[in-house]
Amino acid sequence: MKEKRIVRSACRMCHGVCQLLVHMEGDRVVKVTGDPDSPTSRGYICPKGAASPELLYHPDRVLHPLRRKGKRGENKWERISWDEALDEMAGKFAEIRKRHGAHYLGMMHGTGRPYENFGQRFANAFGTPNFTGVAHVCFWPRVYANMVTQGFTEMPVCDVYGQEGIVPRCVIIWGCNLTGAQGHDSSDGMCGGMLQRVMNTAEKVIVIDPRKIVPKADHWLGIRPGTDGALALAMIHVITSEGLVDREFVDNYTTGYADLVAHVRNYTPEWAQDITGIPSKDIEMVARLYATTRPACIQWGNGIDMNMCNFHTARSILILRAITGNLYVPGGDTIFSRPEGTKVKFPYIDHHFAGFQFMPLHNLQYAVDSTRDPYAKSKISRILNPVTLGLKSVVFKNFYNQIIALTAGKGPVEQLRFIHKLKGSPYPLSPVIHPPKFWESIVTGKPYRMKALWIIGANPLVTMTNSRMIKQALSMMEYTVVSDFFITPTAQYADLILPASMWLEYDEVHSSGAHTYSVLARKKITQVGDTLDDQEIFIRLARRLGMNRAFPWKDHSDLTKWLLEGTGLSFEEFSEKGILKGEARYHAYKKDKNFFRTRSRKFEISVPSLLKIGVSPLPIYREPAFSPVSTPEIAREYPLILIGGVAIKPFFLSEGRQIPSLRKHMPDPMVQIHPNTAQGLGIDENDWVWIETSEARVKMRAAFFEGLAENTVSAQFGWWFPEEDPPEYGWKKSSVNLLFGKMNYDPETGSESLKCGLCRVYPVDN
Ligand SMILES: Nc1nc2c(c(=O)[nH]1)N[C@H]1C(S)=C(S)[C@@H](COP(=O)(O)OP(=O)(O)OC[C@H]3O[C@@H](n4cnc5c(=O)[nH]c(N)nc54)[C@H](O)[C@@H]3O)O[C@H]1N2
Ligand SMILES: Nc1nc2c(c(=O)[nH]1)N[C@H]1C(S)=C(S)[C@@H](COP(=O)(O)OP(=O)(O)OC[C@H]3O[C@@H](n4cnc5c(=O)[nH]c(N)nc54)[C@H](O)[C@@H]3O)O[C@H]1N2
Ligand code: SF4
Ligand SMILES: [Mo]
Repeated sequence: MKEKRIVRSACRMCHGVCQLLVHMEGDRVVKVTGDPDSPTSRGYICPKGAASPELLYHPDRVLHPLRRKGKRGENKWERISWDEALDEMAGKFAEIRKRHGAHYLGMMHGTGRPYENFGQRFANAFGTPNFTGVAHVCFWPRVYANMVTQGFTEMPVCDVYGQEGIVPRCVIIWGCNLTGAQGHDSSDGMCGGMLQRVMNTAEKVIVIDPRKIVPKADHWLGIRPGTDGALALAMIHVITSEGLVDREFVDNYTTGYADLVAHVRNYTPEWAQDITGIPSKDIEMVARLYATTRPACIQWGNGIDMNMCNFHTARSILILRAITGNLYVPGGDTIFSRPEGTKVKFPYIDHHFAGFQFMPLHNLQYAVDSTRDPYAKSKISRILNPVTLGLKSVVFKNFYNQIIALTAGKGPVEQLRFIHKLKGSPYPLSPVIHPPKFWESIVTGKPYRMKALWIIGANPLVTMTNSRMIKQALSMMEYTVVSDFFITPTAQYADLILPASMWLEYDEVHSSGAHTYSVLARKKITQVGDTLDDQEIFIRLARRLGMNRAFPWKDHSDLTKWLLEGTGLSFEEFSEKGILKGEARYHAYKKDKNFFRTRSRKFEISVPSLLKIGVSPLPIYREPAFSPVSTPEIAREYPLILIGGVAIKPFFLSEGRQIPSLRKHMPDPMVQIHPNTAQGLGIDENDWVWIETSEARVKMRAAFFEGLAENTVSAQFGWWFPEEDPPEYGWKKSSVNLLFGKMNYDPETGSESLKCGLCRVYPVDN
């Protein structure tokens, strides 16, 4: 009989918020269940968490480093050792840096993962500015809005934990799919189960979403996709003109309120009705409810990010919270103090952790998306000139620190302005190299063609726009490394595949992403094959490349010790506790004069310094890239508004299609369509249909859904078919990102309007 035991750990099948119990028989993981004693999840587990053993033991998992044999696409691989793999990689990267310059290495990340601490740090320490990812459409536009308005990157989150025994009386779910039968389970560090608890007790639940995702909600505003900026401005109009503001907060802790009042004068509910399709009386009612049913919270999501006006919309929503007195009050939206003594690994919160201090700043000019001529060095020298900077002497290697010192006290926009200026970024508020330009630079060789790519935990062929161009770029690359669990359609283009360990296979200090409420312990429980955890790979590679200053840790366990240093705990003691908690910072702005870290040390409703980067100091509204209003000629041919993907329960983005217990919930890709619309098009429930844009067409099955406007459809994203033949695994059949090519991008953040395209739908003829 094998010994049975249960080990507590913390899940990472999504961004990770639940604490779980891992059931073992001998060395084998037999089952994973929710942990009823967990303060973050209280016993909750979703199907993905429960499927962890299936991922761990999956027959298709890559279990050894693989080097490509034969041509790309032949799916022929040879097994090599880790030393061979990392020596080869380090050799190539070093040679590229020596012969061409560090910027000839491109790197990309997908969504937030345990190793997100190291990607940007590695790129900076290596010296390449060419680091891209998905942050510009996910989460980051809201982070920037916080940074500019409040001076810090932490996002206020719904006070679902109610540490003072008070929970929200009113909950607004705004562009977030975290609840209800249609929804997923966790995002931005918020657990869907916990949010559902406060929705059950709240007096009012309001949903602002083109889809009726919470049937029991008190009010549903079925907004036209991409028009939230107009709705938010009109809500501000109602609240300010009816005097429903919290005067104490506005008078003492904000700047720019009078300008705001003047600014929103013409943004009336009637104005917004025409844009959003929401009756003006509903806009008024919801604005009043939110302002008067206090405390109230707003759970926001990617519905805000993936459009043409994300930064401004996020600013408007922050302003709504502030002027109604719902920020940092028990039961409103709050942030948390860091659990005592812990370090946060999230690089975006800590610029230093992101390693900008290691980047030779003149390398920034080689960003492949720079709008400057990258070789016009004279210009960058002018920007970097000590006289221009007002510095008496400059030690080049400490330049970043000097910029930080120089801009200290001047507010966050000033720092952004510097980096932006040095990079010549086309989008002043984008954290990454603009992906369409990243791929285009490879295809066109302009400004130059990078020599090597390292893609870590990302499947850009199906998760980014301009898929055809990405395919072309990947087939042209000289040397590509992909780190993943599986051979994906993207990994088929690799020269080297690095097999990553999954969450049951390494020790980890996990901070739950967007907010710092908790730090969770994740334990190495078992090991399958010869996989390595990504952070260990970064450290080993960095050491081979002589990057010891940026990566001083011997190995991942050494990093873990360093992270826990301030707590006085060893990893064993920490995992015995399982969780370290922070405190909600209620009313912290009253106690701490420097709580808001803006230039004025206040919540900046108006941010005049934004003008310096060409951005409106007060939030505005802008039409989506494609819409019946902005592109009527396209709308005539493609009359349906296309929501190009929302997170769904069984799968995490493009993952999970090879996991039987998950796939059985959703064997085929689905597009939601109103039954009346379907009927008019001769489509029956569950029929295969084409979804077509001016770029391409893909097929999915029709799912009838009445909680959606008749002119809107919602198609899933991230589809490929691991059961089909390599190298394509059928990705071209149903990947919604094939439908999105070049478009007008959000001028501040560079976002694609993924939640508001234009398409037509028709039956697939057999
Ligand atoms: N049309 C459309 N496109 C979208 C979106 C949308 O709503 N609509 N959403 C966007 C959003 S929000 C995001 S965040 C992106 C996500 O984009 P991606 O991050 O590219 O998506 P994933 O499918 O999660 O991840 C890609 C690969 O990472 C691997 N992986 C998972 N965990 C690990 C790990 O720990 N280590 C390593 N090395 N690999 C791992 C998986 O096996 C998977 O093959 O997609 C974006 N794309
Ligand atoms: N199970 C599961 N969990 C996940 C993921 C997953 O793929 N699966 N993905 C993870 C990732 S990377 C992220 S970023 C988060 C994303 O989680 P969310 O922030 O919840 O984002 P989405 O799932 O894209 O859902 C957005 C919601 O906004 C609505 N919407 C679309 N357009 C608009 C609009 O213009 N205005 C408004 N107001 N609403 C709109 C959609 O109908 C949808 O209900 O979830 C994470 N968690
Ligand atoms: S919601 Fe995320 S953390 Fe929780 S069980 Fe599911 S996959 Fe794991
Ligand atoms: Mo995301």
